Amino acid sequence: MTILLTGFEPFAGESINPSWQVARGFDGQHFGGHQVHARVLPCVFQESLRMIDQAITELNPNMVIALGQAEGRSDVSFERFAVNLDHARIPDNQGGQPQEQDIIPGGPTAYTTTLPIQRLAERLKRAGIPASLSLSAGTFVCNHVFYHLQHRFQTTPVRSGFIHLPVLPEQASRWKTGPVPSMTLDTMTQALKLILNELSDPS
Ligand code: PCA
Repeated sequence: MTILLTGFEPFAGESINPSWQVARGFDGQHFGGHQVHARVLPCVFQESLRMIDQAITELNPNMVIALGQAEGRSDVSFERFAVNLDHARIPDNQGGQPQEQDIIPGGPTAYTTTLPIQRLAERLKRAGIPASLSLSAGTFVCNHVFYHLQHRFQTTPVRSGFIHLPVLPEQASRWKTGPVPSMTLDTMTQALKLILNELSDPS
């Protein structure tokens, strides 16, 4: 059994992205009968899909967990819905800034996560890690990848979903627009460990 765990490269002038800092530490690790493969995705609308599709073709995963940075969030947020809309507030890392565009013309307005997000959030909270369920993954590259995953796997047994993470303290300490909540790499790594354990042991 294989879990594909993705993180993103830095964007918006940052030099790190917590999602990849966390994900890369799990590459090659085993949870129950599952092996984790970590991959980094470019923060670019088209290219991110090409890279994740390439990883899916290569690894044929049973589960895909995509991570991303959400500056301003204060907890580990489990995304419930992916929406069929690209509407970028800032350019992606290749200057792409789609406005009011369907991701898949004629596709459903939204897909729902297939990860047991309620159970996962409760598990983190029991361990003292702030977590919540989120109703919007935004309309930038994270939501784009999330929608693509849910569309691709809709008629398969593959479970997939998206989790947003706060910025790291070293990012927050020099944040341009004022105070922003942060979470340490240790806490986020502990959160992912709990998530992967929970998903590998559905009992
Ligand atoms: N966060 C952005 C894209 C890459 C990332 O880590 C987002 O929330 O869309």
